[in-house]
Amino acid sequence: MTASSKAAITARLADARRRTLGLVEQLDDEQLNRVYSPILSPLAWDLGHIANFEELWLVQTIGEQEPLDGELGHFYDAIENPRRTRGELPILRDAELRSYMADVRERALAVLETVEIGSDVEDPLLREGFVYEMLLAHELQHQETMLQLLEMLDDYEAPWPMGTVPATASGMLRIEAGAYEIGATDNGFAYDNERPRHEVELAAFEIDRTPVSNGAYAEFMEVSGGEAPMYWGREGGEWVSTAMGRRQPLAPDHPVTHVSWDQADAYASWAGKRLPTELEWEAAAERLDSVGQVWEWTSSTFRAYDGFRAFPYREYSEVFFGDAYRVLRGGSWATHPSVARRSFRNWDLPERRQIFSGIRCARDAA
Ligand code: AVJ
Ligand code: FE
Repeated sequence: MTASSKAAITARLADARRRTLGLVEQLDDEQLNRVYSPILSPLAWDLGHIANFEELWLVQTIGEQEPLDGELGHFYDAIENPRRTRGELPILRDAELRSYMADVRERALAVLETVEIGSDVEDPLLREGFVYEMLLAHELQHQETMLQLLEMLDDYEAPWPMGTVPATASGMLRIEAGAYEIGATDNGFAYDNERPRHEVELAAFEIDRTPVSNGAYAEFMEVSGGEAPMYWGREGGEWVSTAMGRRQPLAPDHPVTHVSWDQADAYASWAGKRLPTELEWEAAAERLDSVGQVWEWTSSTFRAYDGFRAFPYREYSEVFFGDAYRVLRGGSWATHPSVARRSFRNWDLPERRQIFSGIRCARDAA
């Protein structure tokens, strides 16, 4: 890779950081430090964690430098510190937090000047700039987590237009029985859980061309007593959303958002359908409409593909494999487009609704 792609990485890192800081620009330190929910970190933790992850990989690992502060790594370790405990940690706050973020960035860019990142480099962390792509993806992914929290604020003014758009297609798509390629190829950035690419045999199935709408979900609630999504409230005869402290009528033609896996599964059964498996989802994705509005729950638990190898660290994917988590596919309006490849796998506990999650139904083909 040439000097110009180092310039491109520098520019993309700067863009990602502008977007991160743009999300919290209007907030004061008290709001950054406040714990709004036991299942989400205070925003100051996300900010410090983004910078600490950058320090760990780009400065300590790649640059072989000592940590700026030996203790910090512990407080920002997501596995050591469950989200509900993060408000009490002695994390960086206020001006100290901002200067740490800037210091790390300065060091990371100085290291970037000294490394080789071409496609023929031996170190897999540097080959094709893997570690820089990982850093970018990580920061962009944390922006979505921050947005989950920002929806809980009383008076958050979105710094750019946010939210879903209505779907235009309708009906179901038929996917023929056959062999389908699943997962990421060996080239280009992808997380370890997307590899290795492998072939699967699928039976014929049908899948909805659009995610379930607010209107359809409201009907399910009225007819069969289904539970309301997070942020829904009743005002007169109408359902309103109360995210970001504002009451807004729920547009019937927008995708329903903030449903749990249990709600998604119950809706699909009520509709005489089922959730797709994640393999079906990926096989159909090339032809799906309205992907990228809401994360789409699948019936699959989060498991390793055969031949999986943890890289570059076990705590991204491997420690979450098992039956506890369900896979979501596609991406939401809050997901940066560069994060959500067709093979990208997201996961959460089946009862969780703070994520921008929705429903797309499937069924066995007749
Ligand atoms: C892929 C969204 C489940 O937030 O736990 C961020 C992403 N991993 N930092 C998470 C992640 C490490 C991850 N999810
Ligand atoms: Fe993280």
